[in-house]
Amino acid sequence: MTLVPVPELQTTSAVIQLRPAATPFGVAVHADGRPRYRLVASIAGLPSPQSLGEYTTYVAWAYTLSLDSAVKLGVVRNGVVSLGELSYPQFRVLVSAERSSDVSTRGGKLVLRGTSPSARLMAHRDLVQPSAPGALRDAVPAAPGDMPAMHAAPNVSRARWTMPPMRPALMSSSMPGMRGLVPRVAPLRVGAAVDTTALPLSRPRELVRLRDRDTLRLESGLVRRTINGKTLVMYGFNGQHPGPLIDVPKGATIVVQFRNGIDQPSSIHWHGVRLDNRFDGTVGVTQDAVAPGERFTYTVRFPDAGLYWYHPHIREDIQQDLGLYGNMLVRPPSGGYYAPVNREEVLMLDDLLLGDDGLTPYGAEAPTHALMGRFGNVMLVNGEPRHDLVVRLGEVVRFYLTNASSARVFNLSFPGTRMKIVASDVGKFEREEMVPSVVLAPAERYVVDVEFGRAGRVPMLNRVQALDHMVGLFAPEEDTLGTVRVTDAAVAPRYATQFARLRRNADVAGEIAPFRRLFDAPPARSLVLTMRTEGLPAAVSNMLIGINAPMDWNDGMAMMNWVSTGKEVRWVLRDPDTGKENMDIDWRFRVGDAVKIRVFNDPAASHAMQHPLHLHGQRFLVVSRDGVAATNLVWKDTAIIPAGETVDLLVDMANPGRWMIHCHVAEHLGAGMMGVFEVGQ
Ligand SMILES: [Cu+2]
Repeated sequence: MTLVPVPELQTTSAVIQLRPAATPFGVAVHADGRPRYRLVASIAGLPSPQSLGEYTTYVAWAYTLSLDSAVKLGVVRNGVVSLGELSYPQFRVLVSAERSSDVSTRGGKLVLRGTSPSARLMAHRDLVQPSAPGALRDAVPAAPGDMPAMHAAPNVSRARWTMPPMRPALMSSSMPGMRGLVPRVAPLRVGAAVDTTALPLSRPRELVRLRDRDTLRLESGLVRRTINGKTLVMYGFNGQHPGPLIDVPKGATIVVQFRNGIDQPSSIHWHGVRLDNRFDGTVGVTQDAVAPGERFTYTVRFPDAGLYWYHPHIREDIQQDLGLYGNMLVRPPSGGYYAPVNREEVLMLDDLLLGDDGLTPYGAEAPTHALMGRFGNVMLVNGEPRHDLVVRLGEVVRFYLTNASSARVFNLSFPGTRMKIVASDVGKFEREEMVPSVVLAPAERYVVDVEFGRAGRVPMLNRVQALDHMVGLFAPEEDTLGTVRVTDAAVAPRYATQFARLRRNADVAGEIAPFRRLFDAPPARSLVLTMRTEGLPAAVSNMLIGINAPMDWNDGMAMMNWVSTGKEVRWVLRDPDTGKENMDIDWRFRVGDAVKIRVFNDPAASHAMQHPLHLHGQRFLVVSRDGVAATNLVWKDTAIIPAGETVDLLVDMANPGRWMIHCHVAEHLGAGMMGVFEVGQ
């Protein structure tokens, strides 16, 4: 953020950098969702304070937008000064000349002032004017005949679009030009043409323990289930939602006989697993889609301990959203790999967009919600809207967490407990540390140990700062995903001592050591994340000219997002060195290369937001964010890139084949945000 000097100090220049605060996650937030910024001021040309009056020093202050809460940041001077952390989602900074550095309130002459980038959001209400170009033309409600239809596809309902549920504050349907707008694709309701009562009831996930060379039959199909009183047609693997939990030892190879029993072409991708390229399940790159009723046999080898997940790799916005996902828990060989715990819980977090008429239809030819991705309004844990658990006093529970949602970033916490971060996508962190919450972007996994040290009820909360694009302001939002009831009876054995000990994992540090010399090397490849739109309704595109926030934790523009489809929105991975974009990117590497990729998420894009970037078939380290080196490394396959941030990834190119790199927001992937790289022998 640039600070503006008062008129008599025009030769003064000042910038405050909002640098990432130290965190084992991709983005630093408190348990209540407030962001954590580390402020660093760089100032030049300030005159001596005495020249302005009876002053001895300069002091920087931070304020909320309404100026009702002030924080003294500290003394500043010419040069670079660290001002510590700040936790306001939007704020202003004032610098004043003061008589003493001890002052606790601002009293002296104001010399510099500035506004955080997140406070320069362009509120949609400021942009909607009845005179806005195109507004009147688009104000005409869409006639039923305007709707494209796919008569050939049996599962495409010819019914009209129904509005998705949205909070009244976000009901932009009353905005000029918005009324009557619907996505310009046909609505797709899965199971609309089948007898629902004939479908099997969805069953809870089952644990399947497999050993080396075992075979698993996995069949996708339509299932019936009831969520919040609504009977829905969804998908399941082996009739389960989530699909079977595959528990397998590290080093094992299993065979999975897949049969596609749903009404669309499908496949299975083994997310994060460094398997044989031909079994990666990537439609269009490693295999053709498996037609309805057809089969494909996957051979999956598990070279790394950790938590992985499987899902189709075609129309993820429909198939994954309807429940086609499951976990693989790959067990380390030795008993001491993790600290001992009393219990393990493997949880898949998800959300579902459920209205009065059931699920909001999907786009038949292309995804709806192409701007921000499809955020649900019902949170699911292992397919259920509530996850309840009973534990004994003092129990230490290891939670293996996967974010299976299309677009939502979770900020999960258990208030009143202690939580320790242990591992992420492809194994353990270098060292364990206590954390107030877990931040999981789509497709990311984290393993945390939680100690329940007090009897009573502990809610499982998702707490974020929700942005309302209409007014350009943030407000706290909280969802309860479940409850843990802690009984009065004490657990035995107690692992309090082992829990409190923060392990340093020499095995992980040792594996990372050979890569360290490359941490500061110049990047070998670069990517810019951006987007373009073409043919969006004017009422929508007119509002995509604002400055954006680094993170969208919610769908703060539900109507605009819904009507934007993959036909009008193109999300872009761009190689700035060659100018090539998305599937035209054809990077080539060799097995054994360690490749530094610098990813910049352009905040000036029409609707910049965070992207969880996923590389297939390899593992990587997030070595720095905005030039700040990571201090606790872990092997990853998916990393969040907030808008405006530059992130350096160091990829261990160890697995030959043609692999995908893409954004894991299902609707962004469906809007083109993918490329391919090849690793040669
Ligand atoms: Cu994305």
